[in-house]
Amino acid sequence: MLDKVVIANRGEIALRVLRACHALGIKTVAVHSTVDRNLKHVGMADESVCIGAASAQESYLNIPRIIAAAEVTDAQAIHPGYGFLSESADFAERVEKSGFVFIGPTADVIRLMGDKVQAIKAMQAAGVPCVPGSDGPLDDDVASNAALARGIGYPVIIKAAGGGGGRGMRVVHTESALPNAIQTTRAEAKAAFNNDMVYMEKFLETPRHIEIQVLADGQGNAIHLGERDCSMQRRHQKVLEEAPAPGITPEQRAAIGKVCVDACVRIGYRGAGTFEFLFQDGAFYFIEMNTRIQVEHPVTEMITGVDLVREQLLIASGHKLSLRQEDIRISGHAIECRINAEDPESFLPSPGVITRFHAPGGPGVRVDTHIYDGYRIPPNYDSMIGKLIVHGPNRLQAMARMRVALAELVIDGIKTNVPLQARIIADPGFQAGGANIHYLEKRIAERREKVIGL
Ligand code: MV4
Repeated sequence: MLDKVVIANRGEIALRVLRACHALGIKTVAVHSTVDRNLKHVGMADESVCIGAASAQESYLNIPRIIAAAEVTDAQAIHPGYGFLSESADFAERVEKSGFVFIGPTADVIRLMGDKVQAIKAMQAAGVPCVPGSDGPLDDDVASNAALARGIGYPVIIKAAGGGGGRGMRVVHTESALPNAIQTTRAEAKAAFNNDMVYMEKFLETPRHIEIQVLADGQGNAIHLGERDCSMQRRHQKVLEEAPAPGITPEQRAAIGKVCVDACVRIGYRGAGTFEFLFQDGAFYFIEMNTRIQVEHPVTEMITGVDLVREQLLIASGHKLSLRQEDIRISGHAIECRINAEDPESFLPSPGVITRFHAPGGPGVRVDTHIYDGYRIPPNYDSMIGKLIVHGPNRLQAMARMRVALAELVIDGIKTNVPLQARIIADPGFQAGGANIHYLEKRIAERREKVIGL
């Protein structure tokens, strides 16, 4: 077993990782910026190291400082959490070259999945269903690109190979708009990712975002833990996630799950990972793989009883997966509401001091947050300050528990998106289940017209 782990992150996920480490008897080192001395997990860690100024560039993205913190504390491994350096192949490589364990996949696999063109090629070779598309990078030949798009059928979408998560994409509806769209996406990709490679896919107009959670030990063993529906999003930021996805049958789950498991073995995947799919008209289309623990991992934990961060730590310790696929049983339904320090109407960040915090409770209620009475949310980082997760015997009871939990939650001193979350839970279109990725933005736009347009 690992003896001491550096937690290279902040906020609720740093606390989540610390708890999993301590439950396994692993010592923890918190690394933090100058404005983060009062983070809850910093006070709970066995040791802490200030690694730089408030700006993430100088602290949570500062590779030499993080590795130096592991050296001075004599730690063995580094957990990157999500965001920041979690999907940086260069970071993983430098961690391993410095003699530490990177808690995640190998740098080669992170790099492969970071290049979306290569990732899709690898998945196609492994038998994962993908969106009809260019099956490789686009050149600048107007005639051959037009022929390609005509074959796929409009609308098509041009995506940056170095993008992902909604960055660097452009939808094209007509042949006349195609050359310009390719050039513009290429120029933006060059500026944003220093990689001007772009590719083409059929644009799916009303998909749901459904993703499959996997665990693999890098020793030939892999399992899936079912799917999550992450379709409730605004501007590529997920707002609410649930598991299982409404309407997905056990047969569909087993089939797409097996495809993902086989792909994990094929590419030599190690650790926790997520296959992102668009789901439309009963079919799954792979778009990207995430090589980190994700924000929404708790809904999977609630329906499977598996502690995913514990599994990450066991895998990084060199253990073989102890869970077999037949050990994974999906029980009931879970919903997660992301709690953001932001104005629920304008979505502008709302940092400041939390003057009063009361967490909800009761059966099936889980609160993953680092906030406490008197905590000051700094303005320098993401506005997500926690997650409220509920589990129930079925979706209806999970929604009821979430309604009560949101009403019980008190966060004073700042604005939060709790009113937005309460409206989603009360919304008939959400309650029906199976809404697509455009649903929430449509509801928000309608409300804006009603409230502000009056
Ligand atoms: C798509 C798509 C439709 N068709 N690809 C956005 C985030 C990135 N992961 C991929 N994205 C999309 N790719 C094809 N071929 C629509 C989106 C998309 C989206 C996907 C998932 C969740 C929310 C979304 C919001 C807008 C667009």
